[in-house]
Amino acid sequence: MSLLRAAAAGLVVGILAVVTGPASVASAHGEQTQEAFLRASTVLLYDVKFSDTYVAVGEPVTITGKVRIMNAWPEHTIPAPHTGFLSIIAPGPVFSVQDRQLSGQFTPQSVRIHKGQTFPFSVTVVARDEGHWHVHPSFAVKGAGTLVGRGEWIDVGPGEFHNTAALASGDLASGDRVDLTDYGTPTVVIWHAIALLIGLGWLAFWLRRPVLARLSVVSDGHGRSLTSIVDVKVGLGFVALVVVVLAGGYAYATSSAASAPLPLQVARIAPTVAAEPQPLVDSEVTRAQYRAAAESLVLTVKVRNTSDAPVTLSAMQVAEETLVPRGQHAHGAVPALRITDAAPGGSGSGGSVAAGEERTFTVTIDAKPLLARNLLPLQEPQVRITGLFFFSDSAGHQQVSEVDEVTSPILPG
Ligand SMILES: [Cu+2]
Repeated sequence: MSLLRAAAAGLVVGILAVVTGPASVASAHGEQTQEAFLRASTVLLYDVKFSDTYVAVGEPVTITGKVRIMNAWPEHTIPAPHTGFLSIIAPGPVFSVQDRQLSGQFTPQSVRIHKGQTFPFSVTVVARDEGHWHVHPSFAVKGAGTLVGRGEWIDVGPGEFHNTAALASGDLASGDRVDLTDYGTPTVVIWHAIALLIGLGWLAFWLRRPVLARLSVVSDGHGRSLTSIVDVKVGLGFVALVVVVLAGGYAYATSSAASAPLPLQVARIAPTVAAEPQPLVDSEVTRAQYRAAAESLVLTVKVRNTSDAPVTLSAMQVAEETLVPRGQHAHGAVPALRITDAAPGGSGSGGSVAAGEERTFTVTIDAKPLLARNLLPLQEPQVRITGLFFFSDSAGHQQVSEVDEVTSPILPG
């Protein structure tokens, strides 16, 4: 038995060493492990731009774009969106968020959102640590998780970091100025240590007895016979200790002037929704098909130009991936579309529709980049393709239309 105990103790020590040891820096963010439907049909961040990809420590980078809460949101699977939070994803606290805005409004906390809304966003971050970091804008939705937009590698060179946001907002009621980066750290450490000691004491009290032998008694239904009156008294003692520590901590916190508690502050606003621009086209996907042999998705799209200038279908976005026509090399986009006229013998109008005209296009999407990014779950009998079509005219007007189509069944073979 003592050998078993030694082995068990060794195992526990080993696990603790692994989980508490220093972790290596992440080089990716795991967004491709999120399910395709979640990434494609909940929140899309598009038109993502980074103001800089090379800065020094202490210098800012502003990430802008638009966040769209999709109409295709799968309410049958995940609860409807009500609360969202704009932020960034980076490998650890290597950037400090100094400003975050939705529709030009300062939104330091989570905000109220609804399906179908679009907000322009802007996040300004200041580099804290030197290195080569992959950074994404992100939008977290309560009940669904955190969705990311296109990422960018940012190189951070040497410099000096002054946490101006923390200093500016660190005026205490007592008149002191504090640096919020590490203000109150000793108190946090002490409370963690107290909780750890109580927890370890509780574990030591129970685990000094043979666990496996007692387990068999419990599974035989005689668990009660294992607890003595002393065990009950010790258990109640622990309860009393926890209550005393919590009540004492509360009394100390409220009575000591140095750590006058801040009231909880919640200001959950509903940001103004971006005004819908004048529509350029009416568009409708009339057919969707997956062609296994060619590894391509083929959409038939009917487009009626309702504006008075030629309009072009210029790009499509699925989850965080922007797809542009082949031959184009837009930064951060994948050249994976071929847009042709659907009519027999139709020429390559390149996805353009003249003013007032109606055309039907065949949009062939190369499935390989989507498959490589886990965006086409082909093991399912039908594939749902959800995303955004971007239409634009020569004057720079843009229209964003949602696509949410189920392909005709994919037959094995
Ligand atoms: Cu990344």
